[in-house]
Amino acid sequence: MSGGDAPALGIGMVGHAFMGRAHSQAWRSVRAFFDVPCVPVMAALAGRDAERVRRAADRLGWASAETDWRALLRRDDVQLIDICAPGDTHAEIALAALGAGKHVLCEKPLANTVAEAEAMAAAAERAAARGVRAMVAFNYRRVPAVALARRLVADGRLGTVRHIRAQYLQDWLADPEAPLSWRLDRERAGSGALGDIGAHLVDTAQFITGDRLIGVSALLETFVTERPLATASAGLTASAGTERGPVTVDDAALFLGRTAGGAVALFEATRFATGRKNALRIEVNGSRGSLVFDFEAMNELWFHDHTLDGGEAGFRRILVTEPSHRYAAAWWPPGHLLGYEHTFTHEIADLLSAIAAGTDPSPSFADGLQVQRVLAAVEDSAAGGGGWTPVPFED
Ligand code: SOE
Repeated sequence: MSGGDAPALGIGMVGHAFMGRAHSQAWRSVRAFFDVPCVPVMAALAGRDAERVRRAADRLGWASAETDWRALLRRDDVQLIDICAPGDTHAEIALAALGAGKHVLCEKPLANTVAEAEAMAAAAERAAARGVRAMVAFNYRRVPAVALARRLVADGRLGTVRHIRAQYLQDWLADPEAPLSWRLDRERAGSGALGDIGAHLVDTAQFITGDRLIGVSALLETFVTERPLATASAGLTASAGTERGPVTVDDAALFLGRTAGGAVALFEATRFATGRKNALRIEVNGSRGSLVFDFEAMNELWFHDHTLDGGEAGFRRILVTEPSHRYAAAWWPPGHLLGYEHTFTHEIADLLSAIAAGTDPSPSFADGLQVQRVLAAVEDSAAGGGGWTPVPFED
């Protein structure tokens, strides 16, 4: 036991680049701000290069370092594995960790293929019967304004949802000389803008509306087909070498779809939208009202109440920092804004609560699999010239 009556929960994390740093921040801060039912102990960080992982562990607050993730599974002081490594590692690590009785938090997209995601969801279901939990890290669900958007839809304030308009716009690949990092390699990342940011878009839109895509018609585009190979990379930036290599993923993914609830949807994910840095934008129009969210102004939600008199109606800005707003009370007084990193702290607070309550965390691996099926349908449709492609669904 540690921290009064709260039991300790040892964490082992794999990977220490962009996502590893974001998750480390969350593990370090979660207990200082949230009443979590256990004390996360940052036991060990795994990475391939001994010197780099040792330095990262020291800087990010991990008690020890390992050069093979399998070592984490053998450690009695590790009860949860946090996977922050590229997509081609997710299935192997998650399956081994669940098999070893460790809880798992896995970065998005859940896997590189539907077959991998199916195996992971099945393993998570088996593990749940033994009290072992698994969650996929769609962190934008944990933005207070996104939580409010979901509540407004669930409370009927939008009425019947007719339109979902969703864009995830970045520009870090607009320069054709930007290096070829692992995110541009199909073997490692599974897909490009589609899986990297389109996956977030699909999850966030479905989360807000409580609905799901049943079919899509899509196109994928790769604007720059060859780039200088990356040498050292840190997050989204990398230095370029002199050798060049092929880009094997999409630069942009566009698709339209229908939902089970009868809405029509338009999605766009690109890393070529010059001037847009991390603009995850969702607009939902319903019979009684509309809402608009943009992550670049993540503390705000715009809401139009269409039941008001036309002379007074119109979009109004809600600053989502009141104590009544999800997650907000744990932080600062109203108007003292939150940022990207807080979403990861919220994610981990929710995960720890679910583990202690003995319930499945949300989004579960089954939710991750459903998003994976949407991504696969988009790829199938685009490969066939944009034809209508149903998204399989199992209840
Ligand atoms: C790169 O496009 C990236 O870092 C994604 O991998 C993250 O999931 C997203 O949150 C921000 O952009």
